[in-house]
This record gives sequence, C-alpha cells and structure tokens, in this order.
Amino acid sequence: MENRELLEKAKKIRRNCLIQVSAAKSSHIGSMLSIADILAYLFYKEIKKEDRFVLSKGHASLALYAVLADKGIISEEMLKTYCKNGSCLIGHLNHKVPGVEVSTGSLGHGLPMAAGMALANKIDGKSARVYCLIGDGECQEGAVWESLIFISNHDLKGLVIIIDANKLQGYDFCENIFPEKRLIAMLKATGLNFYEINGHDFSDMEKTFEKIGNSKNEKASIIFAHTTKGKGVSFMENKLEWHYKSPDDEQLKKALEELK
Ligand SMILES: Cc1ncc(C[n+]2csc(CCOP(=O)(O)OP(=O)(O)O)c2C)c(N)n1
Ligand SMILES: [Mg+2]
Repeated sequence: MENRELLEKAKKIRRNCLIQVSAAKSSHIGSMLSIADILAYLFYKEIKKEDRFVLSKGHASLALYAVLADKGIISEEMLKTYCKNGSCLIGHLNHKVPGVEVSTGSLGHGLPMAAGMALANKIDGKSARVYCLIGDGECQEGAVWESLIFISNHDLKGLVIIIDANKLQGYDFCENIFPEKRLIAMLKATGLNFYEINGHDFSDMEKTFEKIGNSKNEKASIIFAHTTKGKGVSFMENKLEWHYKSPDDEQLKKALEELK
C-alpha cells in the first residue's frame, strides 16, 4: 500500500476513534490518536497472516477495534457498540472480540504474553513474527523489564517491540517521572536491536522494518517510535487532559473537520 493510502487508513482510524469515544463519553482518545499511523502501517503493510500482534497499551483498544472494522473482521455496526452496556467492545482490549489475540489494559501485561508467543514460535521452529505495541509510561512497569530480561536471554529474534513514545502518561509528562534519555539508555542496555523512528512517518517505518527483515542478527528488536499524543487534532496534541476527557459535540465536529 502506498503512503498516501496508509495516511487515509490512519485518518479513518482517527475519525472512528473520535466518533465512538465521543458517543460513549469515554477516555483515552489521545492514546489512540498517537498510534493510528503505527497501526495503519502494521496492519496494511507489515503484519502477515501467520504473525501475531499484542496491543499492550490496552486502554487504546478502540484504535485496534477500528482497524478490525475496516478490515471487515468485525462489523461497522459492532464498532458502534463500543463501551455500551452488553457490548464485548469494552474500553480495555478484550480477547473475545474477533481478531484480538489477548486481553490487555492492566499496563505491563502485554509484553510478557508476546514474549511467550515468540518463545513458542522459536520452539516450534516457526519464523512468524510477534509484534507488541507498548506505551512509554507503561515502560515504568516492572513486568516490562522482567520480560526484556527473558527476551534477551532467550534470543527471541521474531519479536518486534514498538514503544509509542508520545511523551505523556496518565497524570504527567513522562519526562517528569522518568527521563526519556535514561529510558533509552536502559533499553539499549538490554542488548536487543534498537531503532529510533518518527512514529508518524511511514517512510521511516518502512526503512526500519526492512532493516529488521534483513537482519541476520539473532535478536529481538525494539523500535522506539517518537509520537505526539493526540496526533492529528490540533487542540488535542500534546495535552495531558485528553488522556481522560471525551470530546463534546462541538469539539467532535472541529476534530473531524481537521481529519477530512
Ligand atoms: C497497572 C495499571 N496501572 C494504572 C493504569 C491506569 N492507566 C491507564 S493508561 C495510563 C497511562 C499510560 O501511559 P502510557 O503508557 O504512556 O500510554 P499513553 O496513554 O500515553 O498511550 C494509566 C496510568 C492501568 N491501566 N494499569
Ligand atoms: Mg505515553
């Protein structure tokens, strides 16, 4: 798929997230908007049938549900039930939704599961990949570091960890909790392949995934993707409040105007 088409896919993910979050009066729109480009690239260009994907930052579930609806794995009608009573499309990612591998939402739990999947592939002699998308604030969870030790120790080559470095977490800028430079130094110290990219630039993603594909290195990879929380909606970009707030009708209209 061309970059121009990927951009349209990402815009559609963003629009669907805005519409459903607004209808449900629910949270985490900023967290969804920051990963729309990464999801578009992964699901329309990178991930093959035999590969697996774990969204560890499960509070951004709707962004994945929007991809699944666009691909026809769930219906557009089902997407509209997001966060409504009785729906399986709950606010934190639910494995009961077709196309979803594992339930997540308790931060730090996705990477250990992805590591287990990658180990299973290794034992079975499968060359399939496991992709795991985690948050930058989520990197403060202990289970992430236990997983990285395990991944490093078992040489889980087929695992690609993508960190959505959107610089914000639940209550503050990440920098005020744990400086990004030190996080990067710790990630590099795992000895895994390490790449830094612009998480909104498809060409950058393409170059990096090609490098990983061509790599003869028997190691897992970490892609540290610099992103903007709330990306694509000017008044939501880089604003802490849009972790929790839901757009009202006027704000939704304005946001959708920007994503035409
Ligand atoms: C174990 C755990 N603690 C707290 C929360 C509440 N919570 C949900 S999202 C979030 C912030 C996550 O920040 P980050 O990983 O940077 O993701 P972003 O929202 O920026 O995409 C918090 C604290 C949670 N879901 N799980
Ligand atoms: Mg973050």
